[in-house]
Amino acid sequence: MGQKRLKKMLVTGAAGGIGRAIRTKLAPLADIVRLSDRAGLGQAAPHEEIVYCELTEKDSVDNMVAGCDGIVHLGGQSVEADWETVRDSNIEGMYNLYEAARKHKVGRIFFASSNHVIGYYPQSQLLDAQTPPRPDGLYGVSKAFGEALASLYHDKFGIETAIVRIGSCFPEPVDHRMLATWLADDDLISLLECMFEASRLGCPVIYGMSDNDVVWWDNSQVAYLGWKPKHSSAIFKEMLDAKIERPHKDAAVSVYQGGVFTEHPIMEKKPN
Ligand code: NAI
Ligand code: 15L
Repeated sequence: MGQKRLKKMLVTGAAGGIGRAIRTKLAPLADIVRLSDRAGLGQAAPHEEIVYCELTEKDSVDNMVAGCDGIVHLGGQSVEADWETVRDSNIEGMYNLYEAARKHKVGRIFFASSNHVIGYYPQSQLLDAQTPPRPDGLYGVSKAFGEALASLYHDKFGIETAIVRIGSCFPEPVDHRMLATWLADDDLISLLECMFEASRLGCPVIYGMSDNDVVWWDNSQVAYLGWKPKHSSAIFKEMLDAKIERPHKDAAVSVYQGGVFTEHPIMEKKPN
């Protein structure tokens, strides 16, 4: 990292899958990494702080953000769910986070948006940063809200956000669709480095994918960030072909970018 190293970087949702995968790789980005979640985060390393916070609690979010100069916002509902669950974590929670960022003058945020914002586009269509949302469920709608909120706080208050429509960030692709959507965690780390180091970020939409052979998304509009993913899902293709049958060409997982998310019903909240 160059001169732009952060003093204190907040990572929300740090107890989740991505948070756990990147935790040990975050040290070069900031003097102190403040990890937050409502779930267990274990012991803090010497360069870490741990702050438990429920994103729906405004005062708690305010305290979590105070003193930080950059945020990696991973926290929230990460798959399709009933409206109340999605709304609480991804709409209320997102609003609380951006209000706290405004009050505490945080300049730059990484927002973990999702490919499910554009999940109803066919896999045959190449999308770019200008492509309008076409969500495949309430979860995708909530991420589209998050993208709009980030845009508002950029235009009104100058807060810069990397709106990253993450494909599938897992140790390896687990189905054929992920040959297009896979994002290696090392490539996510290099994206964080680029966006926090850039002299100007703005509020761009970035597709969070590795250098895969199968390409549905065009990141040429963010070439100015200098992000060059180094990994490719291609090395997993043979293993996938041997392990699982290719889905039928008319199955949702073969037709839509969002795959099976297009098939989820609108879910009802389960009574307590
Ligand atoms: P995850 O579900 O494993 O982790 C999310 C974390 O957020 C959890 O630890 C959970 O406790 C926390 N959280 C949820 N609601 C909260 C609330 N109201 N208050 C405080 N904490 C709360 O998800 P994962 O896979 O780590 O993804 C991280 C982010 O990236 C999510 O926002 C997800 O939507 C997004 N994303 C992930 C993708 C992936 O392939 N893993 C793909 C696209 C987007
Ligand atoms: C997402 O948005 C989810 O958070 C993740 O669990 C995966 O389902 C991913 O999209 C995907 O589309 O593979």
